Amino acid sequence: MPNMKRLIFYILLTVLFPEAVSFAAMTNVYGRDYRLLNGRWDAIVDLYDQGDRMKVYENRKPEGNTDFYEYSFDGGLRLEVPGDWNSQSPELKYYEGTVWYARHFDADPKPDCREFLCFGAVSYRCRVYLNGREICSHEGGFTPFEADVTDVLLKGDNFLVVEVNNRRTKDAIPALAFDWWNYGGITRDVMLVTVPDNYVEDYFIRLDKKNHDTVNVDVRMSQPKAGVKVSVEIPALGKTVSGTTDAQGSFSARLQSKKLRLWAPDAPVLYDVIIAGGDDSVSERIGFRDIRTDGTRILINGRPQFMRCISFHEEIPQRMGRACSKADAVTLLSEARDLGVNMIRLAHYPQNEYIVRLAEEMGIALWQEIPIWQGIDFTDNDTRDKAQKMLTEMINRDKNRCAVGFWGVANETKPSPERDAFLESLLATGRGIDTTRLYVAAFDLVEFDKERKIFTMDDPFTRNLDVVAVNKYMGWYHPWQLSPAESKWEVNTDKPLIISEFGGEALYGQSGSRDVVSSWSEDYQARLYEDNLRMFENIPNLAGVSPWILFDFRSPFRFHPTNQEGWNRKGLVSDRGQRKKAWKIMHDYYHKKKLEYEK
Ligand code: GCB
Repeated sequence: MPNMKRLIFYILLTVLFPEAVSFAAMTNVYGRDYRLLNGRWDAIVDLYDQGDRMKVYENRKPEGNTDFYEYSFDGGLRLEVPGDWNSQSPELKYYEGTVWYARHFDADPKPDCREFLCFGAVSYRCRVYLNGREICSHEGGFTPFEADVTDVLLKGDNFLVVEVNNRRTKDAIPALAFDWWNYGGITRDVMLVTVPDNYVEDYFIRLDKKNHDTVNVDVRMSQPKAGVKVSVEIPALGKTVSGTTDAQGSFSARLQSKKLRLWAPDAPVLYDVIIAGGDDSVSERIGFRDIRTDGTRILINGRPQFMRCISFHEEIPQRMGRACSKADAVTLLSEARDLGVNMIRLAHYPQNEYIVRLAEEMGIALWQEIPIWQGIDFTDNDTRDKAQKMLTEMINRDKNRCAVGFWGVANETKPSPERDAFLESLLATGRGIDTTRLYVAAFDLVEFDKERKIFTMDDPFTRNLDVVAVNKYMGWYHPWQLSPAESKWEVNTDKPLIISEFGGEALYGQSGSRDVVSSWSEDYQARLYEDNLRMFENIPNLAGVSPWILFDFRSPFRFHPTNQEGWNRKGLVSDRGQRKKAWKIMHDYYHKKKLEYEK
């Protein structure tokens, strides 16, 4: 039995290589034969976690005169999937706890095929039941997972239940407090996916690091079986490589073409690629690019780039809810493009595939990170294992997205032996899967050295990174000690440095003093931007900047009753989509930088 063989293989792998990263789940779910199970699901809010005891996943109905159940999925709350629950009912706006989701669906399993239930993301932890049986569980609100349901799926009616819980805990990632809304729910697409019995489970197709006319191809079939025919074709280049799998079910090859054109920000060349193995075939658009550092510069396809970056959360402010559709991706990315960016730092977690794929088509590079955001318990080995798993899931989902140039492993952490070991293990995990991206982390411990009149940072961990990034809120959290023109930087001068966050709050439409922080005015925010842009001229190794943030976003951190009301107001664009004065300053700066680098 192939599954038993694989199980033994996995067990052996764990015994022989305890540090080995688990294999990828099915790559490119959207390229498969799938059916969306989105729509309105029934829901039960379970504040005291009683559903498990009552076995609500069995969905039993009273039989006979003396029988009754104190729950029912019929006639109660209904919630849209994908979607967060917070924006769907006023009572759930602040809810942190358990909600049970349920729906029926018809299936007609095909012979000689495998059926998978695939979840884009569930926030934050969940357990999934099909026809009364637990089929999988998952922790981590921003990465995909799947369950093979071939043996549980019924012809005709099926009953699917997902227990979702978004309670914040010390051992979670992110942990107890974070500066964005703790949306709960089935926040991304749910799909029933049908694949042949032995299917193309995973592939990694990318540009060779040395030869830019060569594509490296690794394909792995789901069954560790030798002799299965595999091919990878790029029709536009008139090229195919083919061969057969080895005993692990893997196939590797190199595809060469003098006609190969590379993807770059502002020049998003993508190719249709067809990956066939045994009876299976998957296709998607893939691009090829090289990203590396050279001293303090970032080079894409050999050309120096200034990363004109912006961040946004996976949130549509107007709706006060999670972004979850292609239309939402268009909303977020068009505003980013209008600012003149060539990169987006997806804050602070892997965002949905609509955003990632559309950004790639639009020619916007991506920095994608896991939510290792302040307050993480670096002494907890379970938390470290979770972080490794999240990183693995993120990289595996998007390793074929050439737009992703940076994998971020942490945001604002403080040096300690435990932190260092934790982050080093993440870098090892990441580099074990993918060495075609730059590894980065954002730090906030840059200090002003009064004697030397210089900004410096002492964090030995930065040695391990390809690019160092700094969040520094001059003029907001940190008053200026010298004028911006006099504020010099000496931070990791041997590497490219990205200012990954800077900015300050302003309420759209509010005018006030350009000198007073607490005016919360567009005028003060605009001045802060002017000052910071002036200071950036004094950073010799500056390779990019990223204002914090594109849109005002919801955050329980922000209590001010008139200026904030539960919103972080650092957006260049308000929650209603109006551009603040600082937007224009940033826009013009990016335009200037673009021309400078195009020369
Ligand atoms: C930061 C964090 C970001 C916050 C921001 C702020 O340094 O990385 O998540 O939202 O500051 O507004 O304070």
